[in-house]
Amino acid sequence: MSGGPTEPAGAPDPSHGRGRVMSGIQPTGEIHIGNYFGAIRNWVELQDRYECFYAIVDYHAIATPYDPVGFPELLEDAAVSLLAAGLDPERCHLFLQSEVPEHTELAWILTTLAPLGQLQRMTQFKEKAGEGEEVAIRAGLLMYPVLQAADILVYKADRVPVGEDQVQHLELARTLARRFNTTFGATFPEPQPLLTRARRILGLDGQSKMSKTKGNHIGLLDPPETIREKMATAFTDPQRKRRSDPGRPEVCNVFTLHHYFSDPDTIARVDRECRSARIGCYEDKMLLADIMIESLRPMRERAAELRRDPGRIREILDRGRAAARRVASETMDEVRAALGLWPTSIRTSRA
Ligand code: AQP
Repeated sequence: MSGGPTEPAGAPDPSHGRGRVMSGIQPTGEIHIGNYFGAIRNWVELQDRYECFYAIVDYHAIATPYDPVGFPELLEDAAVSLLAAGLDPERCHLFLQSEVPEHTELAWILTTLAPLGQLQRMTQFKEKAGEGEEVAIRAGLLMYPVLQAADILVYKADRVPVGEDQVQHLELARTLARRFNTTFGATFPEPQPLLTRARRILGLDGQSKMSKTKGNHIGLLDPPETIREKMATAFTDPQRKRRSDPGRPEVCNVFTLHHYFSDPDTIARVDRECRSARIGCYEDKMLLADIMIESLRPMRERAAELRRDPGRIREILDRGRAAARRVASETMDEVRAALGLWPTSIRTSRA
């Protein structure tokens, strides 16, 4: 598998030694290859270069309708997928967002500074709110990027590895950091996005972003048969109607996906054989399915091992929460003091 991180200009803030990274993923369904190549692969590679805080952002996930009964399982699945993908609890802090109350505490404070117009212009808000009746649109969907800013700023993170769809939200995090610093004194660094070369992976429909909830994805932990079945439905070059028609790899999403999984010789061969109609679309999709199955095999094996020991996952999340709270509560003490609120220590000694 290929496609490494891209650093923006500028060195990490030296005040944290190694600099801090923060990012999150919603437990809204199976983590997929778009999440992996767009963000998680970067999370894994950054573990040795930064102090990394990675959250399963469960409070974000409840901003749209969801099933509370099945939710605990989704939380565990997300943790299993992230660990199987290469997060190492010895080198990063993995935790559940809802277990670190400082995120929501800071979110309210940032809400008091948030420009409503900028929130209403967010592409993801407009997409998810869609054409729905105004009364049916939840305020949580609008405030989502403010909570996301709090997720990042509460750790004073310098770098945020995300896919392209989150860049606009990060712009807001920078706006809020600036507003806070100007109003109450220098407190937060302005976090920069870290993008991979796979900024926006398209779904199997070949049109929209690969997404957990659109049913157009390949799950990182999908069993081999599921990968073959899903790949069989993938859209290719719409002009190629018959096998004997020459194909155009440059407009084919399956060919794009080859670049994340296949070696350069295979990519060059598929390119040649597609253009000369020597390989058919179905044949090519099954070739890619087999390559994907092999390359995702180590993750499936690690996940199966983790699932045999659910206590271990709880233990990893507990350790992550403790480390996250240590940093987040320090930031909140600073924030409270800057706002003229009583610091936690005074409240505690008088309680
Ligand atoms: N298709 C994608 N290509 C590249 N990067 C992607 N990301 C998501 N989809 C793609 C990146 O993955 C990280 C985690 O995403 P998220 O769970 O926080 O939210 P999302 O972007 O809304 O992901 P989904 O899969 O599309 O979920 P649903 O269906 O629930 O909305 C982010 O860094 C994101 O950029």
